[in-house]
This record gives sequence, structure tokens and C-alpha cells, in this order.
Amino acid sequence: IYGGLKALPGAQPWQASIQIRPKVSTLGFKHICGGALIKPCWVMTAGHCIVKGHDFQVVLGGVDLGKVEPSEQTLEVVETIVHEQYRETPESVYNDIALLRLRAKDGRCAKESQFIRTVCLAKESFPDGSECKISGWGVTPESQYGSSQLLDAEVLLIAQDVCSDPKVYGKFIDNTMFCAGYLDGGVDSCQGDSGGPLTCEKEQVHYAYGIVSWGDSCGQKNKPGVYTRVTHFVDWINAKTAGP
Ligand code: 4AZ
Repeated sequence: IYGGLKALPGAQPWQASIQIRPKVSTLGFKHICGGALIKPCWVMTAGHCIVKGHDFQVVLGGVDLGKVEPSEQTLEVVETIVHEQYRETPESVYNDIALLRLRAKDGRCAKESQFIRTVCLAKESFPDGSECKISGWGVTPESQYGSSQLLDAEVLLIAQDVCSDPKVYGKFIDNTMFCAGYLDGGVDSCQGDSGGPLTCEKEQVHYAYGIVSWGDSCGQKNKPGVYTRVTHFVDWINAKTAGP
């Protein structure tokens, strides 16, 4: 996160750290992406976070990746579903959404607490200019390795015609994505924040409205962050997570 502040414990209780076991390493799991807890058994993340042939785990309820906190729960990922139309080109990422099904050691799912909670899915649009929140452990201006503390920042929703202006991202934006941030730069998501939620609040309810997806670098002028448009995928999410 560029231009963020340390998140208070419990301020983003749906925030997940998605971690993989490195192939050649005796070290433990390594954070690769963010995610959002949308049901006790399901985390929503970006499609590009799902690297094949790796074991995943998800950590919920933590703010410091550098230590094990009492509020934390670590769950195994027993199923990964990447969107059927997920597609990456050199300039863009389409349908950048995936779902992870969780299982705790005891065979159950995430247990809700003061620090772990599901977030609602946004079913309707928020107006351009709305103040929304991004969070993550990704790259900061101070550290190319990311932040061990969870950071959050406020960003503004940017109109679609501005996002697809040739000076911004031009034709590489479609209606399954949107831009958020500032055209002046400074405040933005970055590498390692991918998959994490952009949430907007209405009448004291927080909604997952975007998924950190891509962008041309981080925090640069005329290059705001690009987010998967959650409203476009609500039916798909509900169908995939319905199950028994
Ligand atoms: C990345 O590399 C990435 N500024 C994520 C978000 C943004 C840029 C790059 C948005 O995962």
C-alpha cells in the first residue's frame, strides 16, 4: 500500500493473507496475496494469485505477518476456483477473481470473532468519487518486500470514462474492472496487495466492491489502481459457494 497507515487490529476483520509453501525452501509459508472472507468457508481473491502446483494456506485475524498473534486463525485451502474466463494479456487482466474454500484443523471453517468477520458483497454500484478503503501487506514506498504490518488507505472511485481515457488505461479497461485512487498519484495498492478487498461503506455496512487486480506500477500520476468489479461477479460467486 502506498500512502497508507497501520490498520488497527479488527478494523479489517475480513482481510486474509494468502500464503504458499515455497517449492525449494525449508522456510514456512510466504505471503503472496490478500483476500477477503466472504463466508466462513470462503475467501475471495484475484485469479492471478492462484499459482498452480502450490499448497496454499490462509491466515485470518492477524495484522503482523512477522509473528503469530492470539487473534489469528490459519486454515488450509481445500479447493481453488478460478473464473472460467480469467485471462491475462501483457496489458490487462480480465475476470480476475478466484475463490478459496477453507478448512480448519478441526474440519470446520473460520470461527468469527472480534478480529475475524465476513464482509458483504456489493450488489449495486457506488457513485464516482465515493471514499472507499484498500488494505494489504504489499509493497510500500519504503519497502520493496512489503509491509509486515497490515496497512490501509482511503481511495476514491474513479469514473469509467476517466479510467478508460487514453491518458490513463485506454482500451485495456472493460466493464468487469474499475479504477480507484488519485490521478495525482501517491495513494495506491501495489504488488502483494493483489487479491485484497476494496471496501465501501453505506449505512454502517461494509461491502466488498473491488479486488486489487493490476495497474501500471504503483502510486504514479494518471495510473490509479485497477480493481475487479465485484458487482459483476456476485451471481457467479453465489453459484460457486452455494454447495452443501
Ligand atoms: C501487482 O503487481 C500490482 N497500483 C498490484 C496493484 C497495482 C499494481 C501492481 C495497482 O500485483
